[in-house]
Amino acid sequence: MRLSRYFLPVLKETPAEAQIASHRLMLRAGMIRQQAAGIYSWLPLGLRVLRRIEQVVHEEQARAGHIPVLMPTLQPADLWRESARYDDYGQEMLRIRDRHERDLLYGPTNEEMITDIFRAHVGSYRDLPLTLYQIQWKFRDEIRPRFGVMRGREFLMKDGYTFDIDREAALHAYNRHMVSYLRTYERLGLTAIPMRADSGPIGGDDTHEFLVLAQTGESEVFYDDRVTALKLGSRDIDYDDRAGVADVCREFTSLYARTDETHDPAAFEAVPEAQRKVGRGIEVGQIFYFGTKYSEPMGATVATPDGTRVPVHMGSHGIGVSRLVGAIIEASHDDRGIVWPEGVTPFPVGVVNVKQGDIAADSTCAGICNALAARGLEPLYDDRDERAGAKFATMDLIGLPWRITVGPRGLATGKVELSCRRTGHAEDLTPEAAVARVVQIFGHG
Ligand code: 5CA
Repeated sequence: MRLSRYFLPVLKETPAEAQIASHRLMLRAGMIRQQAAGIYSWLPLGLRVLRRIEQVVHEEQARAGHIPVLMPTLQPADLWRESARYDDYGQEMLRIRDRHERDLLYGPTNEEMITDIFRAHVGSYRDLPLTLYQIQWKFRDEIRPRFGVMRGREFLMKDGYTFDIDREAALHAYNRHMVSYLRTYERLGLTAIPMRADSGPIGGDDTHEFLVLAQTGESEVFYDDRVTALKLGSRDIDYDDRAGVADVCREFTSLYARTDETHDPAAFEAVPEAQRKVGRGIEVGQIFYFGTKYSEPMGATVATPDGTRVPVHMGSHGIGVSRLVGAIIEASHDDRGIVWPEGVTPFPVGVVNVKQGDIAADSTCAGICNALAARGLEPLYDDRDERAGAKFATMDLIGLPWRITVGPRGLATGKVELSCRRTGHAEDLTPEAAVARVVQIFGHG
């Protein structure tokens, strides 16, 4: 992509309304524009990151055997009357009336609708287990939308719903989600710690939130520091192996880690003092097992092998997809701008031509861009007629993890410069070697 033809409305001034780094940087880097309190347009650079996150989420859900669907954002109120949540949900629910005076709502979550789909189409234990999920916009009329996409009113969520014959099978689905979420967050370059939580309006006894540690997080967290060192890494997970999946969950949930809602000071005292940490965290996901809370009132039953019908055991599992964009920036930025992890970066590499119009520099840049594109890596090529300093500042602000800088001085000895946004480390290489390095880093070819 040539920057001269792109739409990247970066701001020079720091917007006064933004209180935290991620909000400031998303506005300054031209990723989003606020349209109303807690409601945003996603501009091209922001949309690219959002799509990358969605892609990682989809890949990890597919790996765990979960099946994508897409439900509407608008839902009939009658479904919610069946579960009695239409009245219970309160002012956070945006209620709408159509021209026929029928009550609708903009979905804040989808337990009722998925239960309706299930009861219409599934009737036997033979069809279980089943996990359906979507990535869809939600609306919650938050009393205090703030921090940009972190606490929006309209926000993008991955919400998955599990259907199982009994509690034991449903708890395996819960564990499977925990592990698939841990993998997802790791691929996004984040350490997200599962913490025992409170279930709120979704309901149920078993629930964990996933928290990314950050001083600007909205939740107070209490944890054993050793939990921050746990990694799934490249280990193979067999999602059908109940005991194996449960072992991974045990490994990640045995050390003390709680939010303020469930904090138990006496149990925390048992953590060795040097490991005892109090901090703040951003909730980037939550998983719930709530049994038959929705299936019973809504009549979602399945036939068991002996022919009796039982309400299906359910759970719901959410990832805050749009919030993750902010959370990743909170975890990865410096005073010059964003530093994207390679797994979510909007472009893998920026190509900066420091002397636009110089024949050798122009043709070398074009050659590098073509070579990268041929390997499935689309660079962002700064071909604008700007000073080198301004180009570097833009690249630093938007945070592409790698930069190839091309100018007449280096080209005199046949070299370009490959530099790393995170470490600042720079190396002079031939254009071919620079391309090969980037290809190697991103694992394409
Ligand atoms: N139905 C369940 C899971 S499918 C559910 O709604 N869970 S939730 O309420 O915990 O939301 C899931 C995730 O969405 C949260 O962990 C959080 O990361 C994200 N989220 C919730 N509210 C907001 C908001 N106002 N702005 C941005 N993200 C949000």
